[in-house]
Amino acid sequence: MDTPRGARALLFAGFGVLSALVGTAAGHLTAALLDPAASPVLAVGSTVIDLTPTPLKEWAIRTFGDDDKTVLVGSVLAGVLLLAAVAGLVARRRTALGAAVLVALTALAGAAALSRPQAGLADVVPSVVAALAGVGALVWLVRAADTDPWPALADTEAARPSRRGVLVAVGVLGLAAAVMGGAGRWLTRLRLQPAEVDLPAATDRAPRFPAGLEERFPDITALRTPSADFYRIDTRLDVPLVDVDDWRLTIDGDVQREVTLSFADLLAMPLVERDITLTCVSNSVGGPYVGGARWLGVRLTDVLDLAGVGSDADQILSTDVDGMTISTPLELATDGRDALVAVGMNGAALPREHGFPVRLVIPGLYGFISATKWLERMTLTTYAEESAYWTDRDWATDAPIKLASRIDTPGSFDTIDAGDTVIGGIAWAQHRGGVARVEVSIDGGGWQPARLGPDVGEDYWRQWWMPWEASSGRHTLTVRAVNGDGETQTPVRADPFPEGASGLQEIVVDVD
Ligand SMILES: Nc1nc2c(c(=O)[nH]1)N[C@H]1C(S)=C(S)[C@@H](COP(=O)(O)O)O[C@H]1N2
Ligand SMILES: [Mo]
Repeated sequence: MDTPRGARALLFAGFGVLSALVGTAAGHLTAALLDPAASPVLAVGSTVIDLTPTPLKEWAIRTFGDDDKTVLVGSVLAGVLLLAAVAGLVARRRTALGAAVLVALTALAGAAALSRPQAGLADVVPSVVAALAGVGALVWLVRAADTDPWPALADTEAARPSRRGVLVAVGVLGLAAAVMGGAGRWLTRLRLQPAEVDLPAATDRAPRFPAGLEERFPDITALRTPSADFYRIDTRLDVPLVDVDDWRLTIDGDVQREVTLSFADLLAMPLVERDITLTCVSNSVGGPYVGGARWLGVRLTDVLDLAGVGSDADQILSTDVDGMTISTPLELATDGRDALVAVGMNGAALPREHGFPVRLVIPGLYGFISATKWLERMTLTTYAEESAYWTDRDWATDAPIKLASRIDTPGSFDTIDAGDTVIGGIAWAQHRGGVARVEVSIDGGGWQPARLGPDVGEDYWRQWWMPWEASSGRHTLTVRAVNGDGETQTPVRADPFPEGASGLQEIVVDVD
């Protein structure tokens, strides 16, 4: 009895997919040992991110939120596996040609790894390993399927799969892929452990941190965001692993003298501690990309003064350890606000995810023009001469954080019990006098003043709450804030692109 053609085609497509999984896992494990960024999947993923047009990227962040990276890696993997299935089909007639398709796939990943700005030749190693492992797996599977150990039972000349040989090969390779993939993940996670560094105490400390409203109303966002819960926006998929002993910060460009600082040099300077709320320009009205933390660092102006800024510069072009760039308006960064070259977050060294060992934190400016993580270089230059990552993608160059407010409780489309309840949330107006008032409108009625939580300074967000006697039926709740400069949050809607969202958050609640 012959194996039907369709079944055999399916089997070989499966061989291709399994071979690709083996190759990917082997490459990922190799990268975990050498340089996680060189992992074939991550390298292709990062390249896809860089090449994705801004509107599509915005759509992905809006649609998938914090899962956008998972969706991206999933899509890349799905695409790879689809092509791998084709490689398997091709290998059915010509093994070498099928293997060549796999090699071409890994070559793309190798090219992607090499095209990362800081890549070295060693970064192709994971892709080479992936190619060898993938081709090895494919050859084994094809051989197993083409060898017939029971010729006496075969009733046709057609190549008939050896069930046993194929099963053994599939089992061993499947297990190998799972073990290598798992080991790679585990190793990468292990390396993400925070580095052990001791930070000196600040010479200029922040005031005692007050108890937040969340102690009374647990559904209101905590006054300080724990580092592990802090939102993350990265253009790359993996977290850079920086060795603090090798790390240097260079200040160059339009300066009187180029300066290079070690981590110890930086810690020897006066350290200040500040409570600052970061916000992402991609945050939509009512969105989650905002967080408040206590930061420890050296004043940006103290660092710039070491180099002596020249008279032509109008931007600080900062570069991270991976070559990614952010441009910051020099005038705003040095206008007296608490701009920090930060080394600590919430009483510890920066977590690797949030820029270890050193990042910028500048109150009042969206993160994409101010908050460079894994900082390595600050170049004093002009907007006319140099452009940065997001500028090249048509985002604004000058983007102060817009006045905003958010309802945390009740949740949108929640059903709650009638009677006494609490409406509450958070509002922010960094470097615009802070939040002076928050007002709520119920069912489009007049603006009623909410009560404010503790004041942690103008660069920090402010919690708010309002008692509400909810009557049965469907209700609409709208919130707006007024900043310390007397400015009222605008109802005019704007998308995050190119300079931050505006408009009022309005939610619908059903009361039983
Ligand atoms: N090196 C580097 N720095 C970066 C980014 C990045 O992708 N790479 N993202 C920026 C953006 S858009 C924001 S909003 C903040 C987010 O900082 P967080 O991830 O620590 O919350 O970091 C900024 N700094
Ligand atoms: Mo951002």
